[in-house]
Amino acid sequence: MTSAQMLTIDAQPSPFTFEAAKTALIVIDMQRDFIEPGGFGESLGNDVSLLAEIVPTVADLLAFARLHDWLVIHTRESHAADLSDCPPAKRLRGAPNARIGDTGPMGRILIRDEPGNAIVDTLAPLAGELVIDKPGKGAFYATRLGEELAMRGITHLFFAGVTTEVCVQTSMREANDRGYDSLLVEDATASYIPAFKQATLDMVRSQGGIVGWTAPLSALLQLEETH
Ligand code: TIU
Repeated sequence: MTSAQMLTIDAQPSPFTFEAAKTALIVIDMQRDFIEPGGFGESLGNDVSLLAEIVPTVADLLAFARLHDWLVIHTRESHAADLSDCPPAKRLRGAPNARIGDTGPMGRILIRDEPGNAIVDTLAPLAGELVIDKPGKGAFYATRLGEELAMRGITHLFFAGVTTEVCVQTSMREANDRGYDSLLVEDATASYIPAFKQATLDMVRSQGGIVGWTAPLSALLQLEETH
């Protein structure tokens, strides 16, 4: 496999063709705040154990992307310590056990550079990989992601991470409107609400791929055998 070669994998609703040199993997918010007890996800009343299950698959996907020299991008949902980038509507929504900025067992919830805001150790970014801190659910909103992709000539995106119907889906829809062809790796994404994960996969690839494509990691790994 060379980086300029056009590659095609089995995907839904149709095969997905991309060129490694113009492809990025975007791993959304694989942070302790969502995956471990005591963070933002649990404060909202969620069972966080469902998210930890995908860590080995995301690790395998990252290994594949690194091996094939894709651009690798990690995002973190996070806010400034003074909450200047956290709209009151976000902080005050619902009745969580603890709000954004409150102190929990992993430090201040969803605050940049606090222990709980870090990406889980197994999936830690390597030197040279982009890490995008985002105050919203979407990875493009109020970040430099669009410019980083444009300056590298990226046209195709693989998405993984959590949660499927919140930050992953929002980011994929933002990418779609910006003209990227995007594929969601089915077993490298998870939701606290499994039915919402399934619904998101169905929505993304419905109507001929109205948002993009989906495929399991195995569809990518088969490339190793066929090239
Ligand atoms: N609550 C929930 O499902 N997700 C989030 O708040 N953020 C992300 O999806 N990263």
